[in-house]
Amino acid sequence: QGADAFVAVDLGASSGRVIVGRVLGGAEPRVELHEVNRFPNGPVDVRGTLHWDVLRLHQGVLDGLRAAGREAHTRGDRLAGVGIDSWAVDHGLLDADGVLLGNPVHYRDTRTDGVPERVYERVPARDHYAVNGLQTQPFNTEFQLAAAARTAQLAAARDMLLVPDLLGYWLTGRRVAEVTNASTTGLLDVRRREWATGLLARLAVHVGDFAHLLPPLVEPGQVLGPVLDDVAHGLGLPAGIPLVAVGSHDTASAVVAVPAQTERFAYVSCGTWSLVGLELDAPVLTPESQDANFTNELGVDGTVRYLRNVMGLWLLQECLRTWAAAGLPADLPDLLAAAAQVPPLTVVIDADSPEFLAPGDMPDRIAAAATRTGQTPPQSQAETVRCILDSLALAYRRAVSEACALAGREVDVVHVVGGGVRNTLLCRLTADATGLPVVAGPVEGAALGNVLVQARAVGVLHGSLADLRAVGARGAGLVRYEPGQSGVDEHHWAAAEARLR
Ligand code: LFR
Repeated sequence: QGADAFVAVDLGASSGRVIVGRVLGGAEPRVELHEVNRFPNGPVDVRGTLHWDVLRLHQGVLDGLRAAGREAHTRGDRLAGVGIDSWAVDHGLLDADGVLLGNPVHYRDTRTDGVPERVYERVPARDHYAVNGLQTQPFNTEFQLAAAARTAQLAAARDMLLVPDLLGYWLTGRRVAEVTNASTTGLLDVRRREWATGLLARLAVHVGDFAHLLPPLVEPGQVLGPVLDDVAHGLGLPAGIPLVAVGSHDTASAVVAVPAQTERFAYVSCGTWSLVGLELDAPVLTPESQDANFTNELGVDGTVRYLRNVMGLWLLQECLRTWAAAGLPADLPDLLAAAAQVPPLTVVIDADSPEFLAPGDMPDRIAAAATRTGQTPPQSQAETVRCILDSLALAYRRAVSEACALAGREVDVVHVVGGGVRNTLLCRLTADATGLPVVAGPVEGAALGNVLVQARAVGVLHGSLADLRAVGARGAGLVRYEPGQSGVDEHHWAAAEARLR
């Protein structure tokens, strides 16, 4: 018997996925996910500037939609919506004809080096944070636009669309800015969930005029309109299938899928980045929060994602890439098994540090960071992997405790969602480091959150965020890790933390 099914497009920095979510089970609904297309993604260096190959991503989306249409037909499912989420901040610029002006630049490109400092000389950091509540990262959209301020491309631009909105525009012809992702631009008023007109006016005088580039905002859950007839027809999709605004920032969709049972939870959305924090009703805009570089990004249903960016599995991915290029063993399961045998906390690095942002030479940069902090650098690949995992767990510990202190909250559990769920050693270390139980799952957090919001938007699911989470949890295959199982006790973690200061 056919089910209502939704297509979630979830684009990560290292791969794009098109995933179908089928809503099953009548009175006790659950969601069954399966992948219909996966394609590689990554930076493309053009004369020293890192870009995204966004047309290739568009093709991956089209191929995925076609596969989803075929499958729904075979199963007798009703395909009832499409939603798109991706990493944040990056964008395409459109000219007056709505044509893309060049490939989006990758957020790890160095064009924004030194730009935040320059912008803050004109419009102070404090004045920014009081309005946008956003962490300072060189790649914030605002700083990318500032870096491009005098280019011919920006002069010709009429619209700026964030990556999921750009891909949505190619499907529907509608130009909008979905608000969870817009909250990572630096140009949004986080309390009002509207473009920050006052801040934009000051930037226009001192940095560059960006306000005219910003399309109307939409909230997740809004039905944006039908996929264009010729597109839907060409892909074998039902006529009139809607594009639904989801938490188009992947982290916002991932947080929807956190299978929390109470409000007393922290999360680690663990993929290329690890986003570590809390869900709040209102932003924390204090100077203390700003100094700790916590960010207030917007979530679904009026929520705020109060979190810190920890460098994440990027550290591991980049080591693997370097090793593979050098002809060294680069099989992740083997390396993780070897890392599990290395004594814990021998050497740690600061996994929040921007020094690891750019690609290239990661094992050497980790060794250099260890030396600089007076430690013996890792001596083998296994020790390097162990150093990364211990350092990530340590950064999670610090982020959870600081988030709680700054927001005046307490938590009983840490939820890990995303690809990191598969890394059992990391999950175990996270439970130990935080002193809290870790509930790991779902793996495809962003895709699940994307599907849940779509299903509610078209009336297949109902209720609050908590109700959606209960639906998501049913099919998720969660694994629980208790703290204190690995023999590394609290004072070892505290000592390792002190070593980095
Ligand atoms: C995770 C993520 C983070 C954002 C970073 C860059 O995929 O979206 O939330 O800070 O990528 O866009």
